[in-house]
Amino acid sequence: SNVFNKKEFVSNVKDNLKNLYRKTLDEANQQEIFQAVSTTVKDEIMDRWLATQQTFEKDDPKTVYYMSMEFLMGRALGNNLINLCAYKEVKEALEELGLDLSVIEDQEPDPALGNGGLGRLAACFMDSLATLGYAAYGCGIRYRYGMFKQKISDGFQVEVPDNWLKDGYPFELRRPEYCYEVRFGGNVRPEYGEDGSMKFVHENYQSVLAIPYDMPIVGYDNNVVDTLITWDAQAKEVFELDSFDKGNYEQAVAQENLARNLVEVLYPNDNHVAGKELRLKQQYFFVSASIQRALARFKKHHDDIHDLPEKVVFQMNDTHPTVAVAELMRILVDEEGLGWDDAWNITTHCVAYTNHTIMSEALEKWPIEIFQRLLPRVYQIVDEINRRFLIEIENRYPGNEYKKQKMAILWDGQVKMAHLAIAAGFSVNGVAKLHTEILMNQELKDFYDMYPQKFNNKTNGITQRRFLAHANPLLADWVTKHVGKGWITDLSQVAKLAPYAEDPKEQQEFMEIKRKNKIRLAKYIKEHNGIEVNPDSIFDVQVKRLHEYKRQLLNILHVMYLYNQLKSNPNMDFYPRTFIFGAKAAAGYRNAKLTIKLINNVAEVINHDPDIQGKIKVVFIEDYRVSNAEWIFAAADVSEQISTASKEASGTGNMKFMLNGALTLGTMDGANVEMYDEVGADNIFIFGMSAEEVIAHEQHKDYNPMEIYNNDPDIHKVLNQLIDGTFSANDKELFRDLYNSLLSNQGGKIADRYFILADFRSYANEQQKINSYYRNRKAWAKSAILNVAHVGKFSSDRTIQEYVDDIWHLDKITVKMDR
Ligand code: 26V
Repeated sequence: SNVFNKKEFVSNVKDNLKNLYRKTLDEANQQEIFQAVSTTVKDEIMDRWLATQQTFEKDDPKTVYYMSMEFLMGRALGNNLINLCAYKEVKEALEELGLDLSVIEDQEPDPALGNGGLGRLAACFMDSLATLGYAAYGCGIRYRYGMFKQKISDGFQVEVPDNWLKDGYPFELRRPEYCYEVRFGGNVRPEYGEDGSMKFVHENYQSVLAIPYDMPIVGYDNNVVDTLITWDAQAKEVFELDSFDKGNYEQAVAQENLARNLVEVLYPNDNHVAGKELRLKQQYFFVSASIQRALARFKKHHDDIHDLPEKVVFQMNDTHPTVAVAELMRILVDEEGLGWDDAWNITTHCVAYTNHTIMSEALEKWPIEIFQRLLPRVYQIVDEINRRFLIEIENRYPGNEYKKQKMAILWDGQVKMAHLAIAAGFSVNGVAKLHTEILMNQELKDFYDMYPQKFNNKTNGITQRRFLAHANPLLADWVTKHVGKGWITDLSQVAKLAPYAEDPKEQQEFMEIKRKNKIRLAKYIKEHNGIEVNPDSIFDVQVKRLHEYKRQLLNILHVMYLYNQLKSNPNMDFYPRTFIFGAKAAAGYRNAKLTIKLINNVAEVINHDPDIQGKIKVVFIEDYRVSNAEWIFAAADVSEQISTASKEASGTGNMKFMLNGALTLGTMDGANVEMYDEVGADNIFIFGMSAEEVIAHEQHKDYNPMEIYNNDPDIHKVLNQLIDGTFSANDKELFRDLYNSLLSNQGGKIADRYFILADFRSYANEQQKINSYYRNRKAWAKSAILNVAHVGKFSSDRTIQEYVDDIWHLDKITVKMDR
């Protein structure tokens, strides 16, 4: 379908340049051209967006509200062009003007309103919802500053603010006409009517206005455009200049401050709760506004609020939006005037919860004191939910106080958000088969015993539109050549590639494409790191947030081990390898930041050691983010997915590598387990303890890393090099904390709690196998092609269809456009 007439497109870009900047093409810089091109693309989207809204009006389909503190969208221009099926035409039209589309795309800031996997999953889900033709709103926060930008200075991470709105963002629409009030603090007072009725009045509160900005989510080639709503905060009243009332004045200043602080910045923590009051404010702010907008939309078509579950479902992305349960209850009881049971019945048929981690540090709990002070009426409702929930437990397990303690929503001075989500949600899902099993059998066993019917698995997925069609055009064309274009909306069709895996000519073509992508990445590395890497070496990649459980430390310790081997035996069997890392560490996470420094120091030593003859290169890519991720996946030979088994709920980077024909080196953790099932043992490298073994050691507390250290001389040497100055000549003590974390118990943390030493040997063995396997070009190419051929299951289209079938029950829509 031809979206843009080239001539018209060019003339619209020129018009937009004139209208936006009063400039001609010759006068405009690349950023201005990006804005003008994007405006042209947005105009094209607008017709579809309007048509989609009209279809919503006409058909009144059931709608999902995907509630998430994070949407890690990545750049929109290229993605929108792909989904409009206009990428190639626009590229050509710009070429005729002497412009390079990829340079223009590079002008767009990455909208990074998320930390890592959880936020990126939300973005992939929005893409799939629109592509499959479902009515969906993403609901989030318009942070002024997104995920920080990472600079590496002297090998250390430095965080730089991400002012992504600085030049204006072309793909958003401010909608002040849909603003809502959100209230904080104050007190609740019962008020009695003449008839003896009673209602609660919330008074002395501060409030802010929530202003929505809509971002279009363009479906692939189907005219559907869904919406991501990000909420901005604004003070409610402007200063009244003639008001000399001191109380009013202070109140007004306080409200201005509240509004400014609320949406200022994304918390750059991944998997660790800081328990900051401002974060609870952010949560309630976007949840309250989103529910208000959802109810207003519902009421346009319905006057009986009891029908809400037929038309509206709220999916809570982790516990962060769980306050939605109580907010919906509050609105139904206080504002709609429903009785408790009625309201509870509606609420519990409208909310569903996804769990994304079993890491106990990431389980959200709020001190009751904070919660009650900030949200007095909402707290009363949580208290009543808890009271009734305890009665339910008592009825089910009479006299069992222990159950109540373990399952209560309010306990120990804390509000336990996961318990609230499970008590109210009609669905509780994990994000990969293994993860869901661990939830049911361990972490949430008590809840599973009580509500088995709520629990279900939805294995994560990724969108092939961004992570193949856009990220890797060469491979995308190769796939299309063999299986047709159907894979773009039905990834299972890549299965038809399997026969080509055996064909020497296809193997060669595939490897040639991989090589071109490696050259593209090598150029990026040269430009950004000043490091020369060999595109004929094995590109071995670990990119993801830095966390101890993800074990970047295992990876770099193994690099140190290989370095020692090569030094003492220069003629050993060794295929040149480039170890590529990319990772942001939470700003306050000391061991994570130290690991970044270690990687950079190891790189510095090895990359400059002439004895190594360039056989090992180590590269730390600065500021890993969605945009450079696309290039990195396309260029990878080996995908490192080496988390301690049981700790990585799913992983989604693993799937992006597989889609681009990298071979996985991984543990039996998260979705790796299902990737193994799909691709088969011959085409994946698995090592390390199983989740069961890890959990058993944790329960029996019988793991002793010191034993390994004392008995394995290679490991002994590598660990000693952390503290003998080999990689920190000026400060031998620099890496002492990493050394200690592996060998000694400290302050409640047990030694090597992520079993790095336990898995080291089996990791090194698999790495050795990779070394030999890569020499067999044909075998490698065959396995790589088979990885692509068996990736079908891991499309987020499949995931979303399962959510629709089992949880949301949405109606499919068709948007017709006369053009
Ligand atoms: C938790 C918290 C706790 C409160 C402080 C801030 C904060 C920020 C993010 C999170 C989320 C932690 C859970 C998470 O990111 N899980 C990841 O979800 C991915 C998508 O399901 C999954 O692929 C990863 O394995 C999982 O770690």
